[in-house]
Amino acid sequence: MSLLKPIQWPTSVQNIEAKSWIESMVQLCEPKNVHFCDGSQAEYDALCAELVAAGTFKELNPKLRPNCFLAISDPSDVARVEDRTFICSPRKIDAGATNNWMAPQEMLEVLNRVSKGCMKGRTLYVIPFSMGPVGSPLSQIGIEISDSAYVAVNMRIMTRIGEAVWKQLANESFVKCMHTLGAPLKEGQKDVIWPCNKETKYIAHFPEERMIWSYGSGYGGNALLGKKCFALRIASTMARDEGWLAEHMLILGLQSPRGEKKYIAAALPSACGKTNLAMIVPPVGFEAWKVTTVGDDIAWIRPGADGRLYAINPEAGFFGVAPGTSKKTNPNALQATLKNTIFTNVALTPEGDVWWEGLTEQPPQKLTDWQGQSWTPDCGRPAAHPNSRFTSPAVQCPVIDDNFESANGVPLSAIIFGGRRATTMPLVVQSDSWDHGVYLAATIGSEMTAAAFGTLGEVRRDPFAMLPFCGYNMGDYFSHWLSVGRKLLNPPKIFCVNWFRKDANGKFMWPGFSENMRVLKWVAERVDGVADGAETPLGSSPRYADINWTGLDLTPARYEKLMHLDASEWAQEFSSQEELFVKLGDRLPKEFAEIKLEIRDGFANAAKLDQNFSLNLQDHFSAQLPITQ
Ligand code: SAT
Ligand code: MN
Repeated sequence: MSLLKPIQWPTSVQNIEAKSWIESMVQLCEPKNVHFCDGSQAEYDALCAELVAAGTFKELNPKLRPNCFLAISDPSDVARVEDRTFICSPRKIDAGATNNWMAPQEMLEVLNRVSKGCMKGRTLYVIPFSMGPVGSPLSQIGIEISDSAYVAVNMRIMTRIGEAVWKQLANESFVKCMHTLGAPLKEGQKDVIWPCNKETKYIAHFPEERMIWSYGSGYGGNALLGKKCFALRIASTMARDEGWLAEHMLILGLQSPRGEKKYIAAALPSACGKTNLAMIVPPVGFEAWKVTTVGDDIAWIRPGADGRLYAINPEAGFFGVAPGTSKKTNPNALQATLKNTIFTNVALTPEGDVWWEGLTEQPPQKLTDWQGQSWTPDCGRPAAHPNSRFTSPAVQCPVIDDNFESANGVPLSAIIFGGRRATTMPLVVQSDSWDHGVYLAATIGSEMTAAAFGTLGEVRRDPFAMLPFCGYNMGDYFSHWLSVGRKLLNPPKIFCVNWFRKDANGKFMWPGFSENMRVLKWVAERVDGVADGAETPLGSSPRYADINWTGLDLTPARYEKLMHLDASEWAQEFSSQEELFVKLGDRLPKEFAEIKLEIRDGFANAAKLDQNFSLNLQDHFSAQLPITQ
C-alpha cells in the first residue's frame, strides 16, 4: 500500500541514499504522518506538549523544575533486553560467542514481516543526528527513524540533531537507525501512555550495512539508537575496520594543584557509577584538585599524530541512573537535572517534583510511585524503578570540561577498567604494560545490575565493560586493542579498580564516590612517575603510605583487606576467566597465553612467601587451571 500523502521533503534533505531508505521505511511502516525533525526548541516544546496531551509526559512543577517532564513506562519495558539483542554479521563466528546472532537475511525477513504497517496511526519522525560535534573528524552521522515522540525529544538531548546534520550529510555516509514501538493503532483505537510491543522485541545490528533495526521497545538503549546500538555496537565495528576504539567509558579531566591537567577514561559496566565518577567532587583535603567532565558513558578514541590517544564524547547529554544520585554522591548531576530534563520511571512528589531512592535521607511521607500508585515509606515497594533515568543536556553539568565540544578530542593519560565485585578484586592495581592491561580488562567480572534484564547480583565476565556492547567477536576485539596499543608511542597507562568490595558483614569496605579521588590522585601520580607502589601478582598497587588519607579514617588493617588477593577466591576467578577463554576459542589473542603464565608466576611467587596462599594455589594451578598455550 503506498502512502496517501507524498513525503514532503525538506529542501535540506539531499542525500540520495537517505531519501531512498526513508522512502522505503515509510512504505513499509505506513505511518499516518512523516515529520522531519529540525532540532529547534520550538519543535521540542511542541513534541513535549503532545506527549503531555497523550499522557506519556507529566509536566513537573515549573517553579521547582522548569521545562522538566516525567515519563512512566510500561512495567515490562524498563531496561535493555540483552537476550533480544542480535549482531547480524554474515558469519556467526564474526559476532562471536558473547553475542546473539542471526543471519542478516533471515533477520531482515523477520523485521520486514513484523514491521509491515507497524506505524499505522502514528507519526514517523526522521531524526538526523551527529554523534560528536558536527563536522569533527572524530564524529559520525546517523539518521534515526522512530514512531516515538519520546525518542525524538530524548534524542535531541542525547545527540546533536537538526539542519547542520543534513548539510554534513551531503558528503558523508550515515548509520541507518530504524526504530519502531511495534504498536500500530487501528482506526479509532485509543493509545496507551507507553506504547510498546510486549510480546516481540528485536534489537538488531547489521554491522556490514552500518544499520540498526529496533522493534518493540521504547526504553533507553533499546530505543535511543545513537547510544549503545550506534555509538558502541556499530561504532566498535567501524573502529575495528578503521583503527580506532569505541568504548563504554566516561572521560574526565583531572587538574592537579600545580595546574597540570590530565584526561582519564574509565570503563565500568552499566549502573556502576560512571556518571558519579565523571563528575566527582574532590573530598576534604583535595580542594586544590579540580575535576571536569567530558563524558559519562561513551568514548570514541583515536590515535593522534603525536602517538597519544585522543577521545571525544560522542553524546550531548546524560542518560543517568536516578536512584542513588544525591547531593552527597553526585551534586553536579543533580544540578544538571534542575531544568530541561526528562525523567523516566522515577516517583512524583505532591508538589510536582521528582524523587528516587537515595535522593534524600528521609523519604517524603507521600509520593506517587513510578507505576502511578500512591506510595508511603512503609509500603514495601521502591518508589522509583532501580533503572529509572534522567535525560539531561551535558552542558548543564556545572563542571563540564572546556574541551567538551573540541573537534579533536582530549589526550588520554590513563584508562581505568572496573567492575562491581563484592570479593576478589583489589581497590586498584596498575598494569605492567599495555598488553598486560588489555589482559586485565579482558578478564574483568562484574555483578549484574538493573540496567539489563537478567539475574541481579550474579557475577558475569564483562570484558572492558563491553560484554553487551561489542558489535563483533570479542576475541577479535581483544586483538584490536593489542594492535592499537602497539602503534602508540605514548600509550595511556592502564589501571583496574573495584569500588565495591564488601566485608564479612556484607558492608562496603570502601566509601566510594568523592573518596575515589584518592585513587585518581595515585593514578595521576603514577602517570607522572612520582608515586610509589608495590608489586603484586596483578600489577602495581599503592601501599597504605602511597595514598593520601587526609580527611578519611580508613585504618591500615581495613586497607589491607581492600587490597588483599585471596588464594581461594582467585582460584575461582581463574576458572571463571577460563570459561570465557574457552568460549572465545581460537579467536583469543595468542599473546594472552604468555600473560596468563606471567600472572600465574606472580601468584606462585607470592605463594612462596605465604604458606596459606601456597596450598590453595598449588591445588589450583596443578589441577584446575589448564594453561592454554
Ligand atoms: O539503557 S542504556 O543502555 O542506555 C543504559 C545502560 O545500560 O547503560
Ligand atoms: Mn552505559
